[in-house]
Amino acid sequence: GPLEEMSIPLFFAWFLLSSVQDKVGSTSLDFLKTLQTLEAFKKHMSDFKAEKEVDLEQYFEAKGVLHCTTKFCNYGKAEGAQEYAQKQAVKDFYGSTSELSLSALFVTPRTVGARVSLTEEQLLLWPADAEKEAESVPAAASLPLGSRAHITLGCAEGVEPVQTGLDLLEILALQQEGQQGELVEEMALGSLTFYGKGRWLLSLREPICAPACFSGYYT
Ligand code: 2AM
Repeated sequence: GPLEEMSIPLFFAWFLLSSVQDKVGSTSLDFLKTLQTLEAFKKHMSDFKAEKEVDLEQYFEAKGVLHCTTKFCNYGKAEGAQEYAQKQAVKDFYGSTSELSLSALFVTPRTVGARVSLTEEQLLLWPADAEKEAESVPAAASLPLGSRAHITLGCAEGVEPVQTGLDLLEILALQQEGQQGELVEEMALGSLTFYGKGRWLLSLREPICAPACFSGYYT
């Protein structure tokens, strides 16, 4: 009945604890600030549909509390939502805290995000079809489970956050096809690679460890 349907959230996710929200947010801002000063970035600025300078801090809007979505449920209306909410692992881990490993930061003309490298245990909460559901990135279906895991750090005007995971899959699909990208620079945080069409990936030298609570988001 309607009451049961109501108990399924808008989405399930790991929510970063407040102590690391600020840390991750400021690392992201530092990255954007540095990126836009690089000559290599300026050379490809037109990918961002900007005539002259683009201020990436203004270009991307933050999207509220930082989290790594496991399953978008739309209150039970999304495909597979009911099944997901019923999973034993979802019940077992609901409300528990674990450490997310942020292994890379990426920027595209649409989104900025952090790649999350999931542990075996965290993969128990990952939907089997998350990568296959990315219809705009057909090659994603053959990427390892959990490849789409990410934290949306910001979106360009008019872009929905669902785009962040698709942008990440696009980059990972290129890597899988053997496109190494263009190694642009060794930055303090790690190595920066350009994949064309405004796609930049910073592989972090030291992954950021972010404690997060697995829960549902309702409002
Ligand atoms: P995100 O995980 O990239 O940030 C509410 O919209 C949340 O659910 C956002 O965090 C959003 O993207 C995610 N989301 C929205 N639609 C989705 C979809 N179809 N598949 C996966 N995640 C989705």
